[in-house]
Amino acid sequence: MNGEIMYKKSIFMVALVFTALLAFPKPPLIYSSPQYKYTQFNVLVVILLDVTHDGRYTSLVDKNLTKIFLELEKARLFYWRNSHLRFNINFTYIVTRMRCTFDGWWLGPDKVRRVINNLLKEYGLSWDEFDGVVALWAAPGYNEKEDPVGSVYGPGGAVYKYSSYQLDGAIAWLFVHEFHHQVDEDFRRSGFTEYPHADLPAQLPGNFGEHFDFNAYILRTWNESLWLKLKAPGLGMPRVVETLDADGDGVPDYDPNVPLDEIRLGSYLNSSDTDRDGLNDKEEAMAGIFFPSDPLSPDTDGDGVLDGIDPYPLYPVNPIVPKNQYNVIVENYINYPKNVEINYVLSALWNESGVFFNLLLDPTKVSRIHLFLDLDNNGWFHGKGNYELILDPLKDNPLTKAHLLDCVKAEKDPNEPCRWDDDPAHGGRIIRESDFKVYVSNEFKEGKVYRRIILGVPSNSETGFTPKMGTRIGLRIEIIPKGGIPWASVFERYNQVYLEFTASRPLPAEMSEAPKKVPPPKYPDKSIYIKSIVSRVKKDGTVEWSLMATNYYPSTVSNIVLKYENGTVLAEIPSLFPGETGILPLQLNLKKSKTTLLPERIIVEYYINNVKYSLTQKLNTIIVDIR
Ligand SMILES: [Ca+2]
Ligand SMILES: [Ca+2]
Ligand SMILES: [Ca+2]
Ligand SMILES: [Ca+2]
Repeated sequence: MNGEIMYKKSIFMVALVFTALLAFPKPPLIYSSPQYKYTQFNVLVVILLDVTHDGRYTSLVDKNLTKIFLELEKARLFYWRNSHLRFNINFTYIVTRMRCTFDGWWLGPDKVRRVINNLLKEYGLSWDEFDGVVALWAAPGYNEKEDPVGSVYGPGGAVYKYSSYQLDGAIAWLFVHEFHHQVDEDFRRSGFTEYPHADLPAQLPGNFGEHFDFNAYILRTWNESLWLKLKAPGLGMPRVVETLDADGDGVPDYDPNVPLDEIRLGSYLNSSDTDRDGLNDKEEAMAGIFFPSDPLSPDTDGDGVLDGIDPYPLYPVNPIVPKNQYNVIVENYINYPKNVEINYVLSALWNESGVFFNLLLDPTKVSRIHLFLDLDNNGWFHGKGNYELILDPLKDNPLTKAHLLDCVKAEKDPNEPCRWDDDPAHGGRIIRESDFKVYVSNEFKEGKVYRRIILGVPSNSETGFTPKMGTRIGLRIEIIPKGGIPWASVFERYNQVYLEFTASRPLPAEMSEAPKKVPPPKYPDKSIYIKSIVSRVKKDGTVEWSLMATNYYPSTVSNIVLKYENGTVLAEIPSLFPGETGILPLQLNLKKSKTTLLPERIIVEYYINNVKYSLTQKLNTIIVDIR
């Protein structure tokens, strides 16, 4: 597939030069810097700090608001990555103390429009010129801590061009999900009625998992070129932005306006496949639904299979299940959170009676394991072969729950939901815990007691699981560790890995020398990226405004100075390590003015090897109002 893309690209380059030669006597500079096009939607985010909901007053005044900005940043990165880097969401923020009073679960657009109408006018903005509005309201359960990537909780709602939800839900998820309804409607109004509905997974064929994975699947499988035909509601026509992509690999060179470019990916501006592993830089950026692969490492997961031919470049997984003998599928690997260590080995074998999972683990670290299996190889939301098996390793019979998600009715009728077979509304169970063979034993390993659990999942003609050569099954594993962390996901959360049943074990990979990483690129003149956020609005009228400066240069950058365009120095940072983010807290007093527009451009100066560099960066538009 990669070869095909390379081929197409080289044809494009040749064609471009050819036409240009015909049209211009002197070749213009366009050869070295092809234009890259993406669609941009301008979305207004209204953060309502003082809310009376069902008679109960809640205020986020004096609370740390940083999380809200970071979660929304995750959401726009999700859209950008999974739309093949074609759909950019540009946020304008209003952070306001204007009182909003409403009842019931739904905060509708008319109410919010009334609350902020005069404020918008004051700043020359119009609600209708935005391509979408999102209203986020203070709720009693607001938690200042950032959510783990892939968190899903809380209610929300959407109508055309507008969605709203309370700030005690998973902000990134609620944005991704609710905004997807707006995108769907915008495609419909742009003439593309076939865009899939993000609430009806059973109606869309495909091997995708739940939540984020389903949303990513829609974005990824949608024809990439149609993103440029998506009409922006505020304009009535596509809002296409051009940027530079020197090597034509589909990753913009340097563009702080979008959530990810070559500089932040860490790839070369003049090579479409930086580490020459067969996965081009855009495919590296899109390797996961949340995370990229390493564009500098030909074997990101270190499993001996080059990224370009590795079906799962992010996961050191061996997706082969041999007949009557175990093969190790995955061991010790946790995709997220990154700093969690759980010692385990998962092996599997198959025969005509079923598939057997053999799990060895340290039971002091694990309280529960959730195995999700797509046994009929058609995705989590299709057929009946969608099992959730819950294991509690210390129990005599660790299999504490076995049920399946039945989507047969939902596939035929959009008004029918998928139902668990143990839901009383389902009309009877299809599988029971007693159907499964479970063996447990204790084993000593490195002076510790380990638990071995063998779980036999029987063949079942009703659920479509009849093991034979070539059968493929989907697997997803979530571990609930002991102490503190809510969950650890073996693969990217909600993403399924597909295992194949074979005659025998795969041959051990030839141990050749590990492929070398290529050196990181050095673009000293484009090293620092700045984000502007409101971190706190205080009762006494002061506003804590923060500038987050991140160093994307592969060595330390020093004497970083941030200035207004008129030259006034705002803040200084002595140095930033590679990848480090420095947060510069600044204070503004709104006691008199009551409202302000935060700076939309900032100059950043810094030194690398005693050479001075200077960049001007555009920041998000942020209006703060304390009336
Ligand atoms: Ca590029
Ligand atoms: Ca590149
Ligand atoms: Ca590559
Ligand atoms: Ca690999």
